[in-house]
Amino acid sequence: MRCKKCPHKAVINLPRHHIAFCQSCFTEFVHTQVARGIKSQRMFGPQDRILVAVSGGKDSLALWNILLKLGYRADALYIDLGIGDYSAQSRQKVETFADKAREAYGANLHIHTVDPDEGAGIRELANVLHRPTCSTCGTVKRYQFNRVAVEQNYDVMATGHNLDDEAARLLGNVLRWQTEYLDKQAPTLPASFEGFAKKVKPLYRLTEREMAAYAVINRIDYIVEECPMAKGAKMLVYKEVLNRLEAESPGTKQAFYWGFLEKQASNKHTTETMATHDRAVLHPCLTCGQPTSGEICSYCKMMARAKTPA
Ligand code: Q46
Ligand code: ZN
Repeated sequence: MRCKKCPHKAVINLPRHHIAFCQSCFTEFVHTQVARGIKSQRMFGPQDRILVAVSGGKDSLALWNILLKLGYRADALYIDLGIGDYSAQSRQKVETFADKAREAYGANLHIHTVDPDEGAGIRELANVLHRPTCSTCGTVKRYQFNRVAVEQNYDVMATGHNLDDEAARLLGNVLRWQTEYLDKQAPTLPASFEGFAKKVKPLYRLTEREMAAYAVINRIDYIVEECPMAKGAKMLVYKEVLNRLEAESPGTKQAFYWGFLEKQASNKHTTETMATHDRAVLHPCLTCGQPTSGEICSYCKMMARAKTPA
């Protein structure tokens, strides 16, 4: 099999595009898809400072790599969740990548460690709170990413969610008709209130398989294991279902998610209402100053509960 763009041997075929590429043409294809997403969804410009949320996995490290290669001013934030070997290994992958990024591009890595104030690690903290680990983790990650982005004056926060992640999330939201979540599922979420960072997902046009191939071809050393807490998560089931549909009919994931985005764009009213709504009800948390709809934000409430003796 030959590359569609040059005489070299193809290393990957993309059934959804009826195309096959060699290593360097595939890398170029990925960069073009990201650049197209950034432009069409008005994510950021060359002068903006971007904070990439990195976990040590393929998507987030590849995203940081792509943004730097495309010439953007991108730093990263890693949150050490204190989950045994998984956190130790993922932190090491992130630090190794960050050393190279600093040397080649002058990029910086910020690290937040879930510290003794938050419990010994995310699992211990969740136990104290009698809450599921992943929802505790979600609150901590959202809070810390936003805090660092705002305190360090970043213009936008980028995460490595890919097409598979977004299509699976959409399927979950549609199956339960969670319209309040549907409204907020977009590759670009504007900073709706002062104190909230703008959030973007530049990999929404690329699949999980494509991102894994990109990481391998570009020698990005990432942690292959998923977080041990992800086992049994609904998202994995949705991804499996979508993969079966995709195998039967290539392009299904793309048609599902991109079709949703087109419908959403033609119904601009939704996002405008959402932004106005957020602005109307949010104000600074009395404890930490981050935006919240109540008097105290959910992170501060959680931390206060963790410190209260049972
Ligand atoms: S990191 Fe955190 Fe995920 Fe691990 S504890 Fe759950 S939410 S599974 S993306
Ligand atoms: Zn707070």
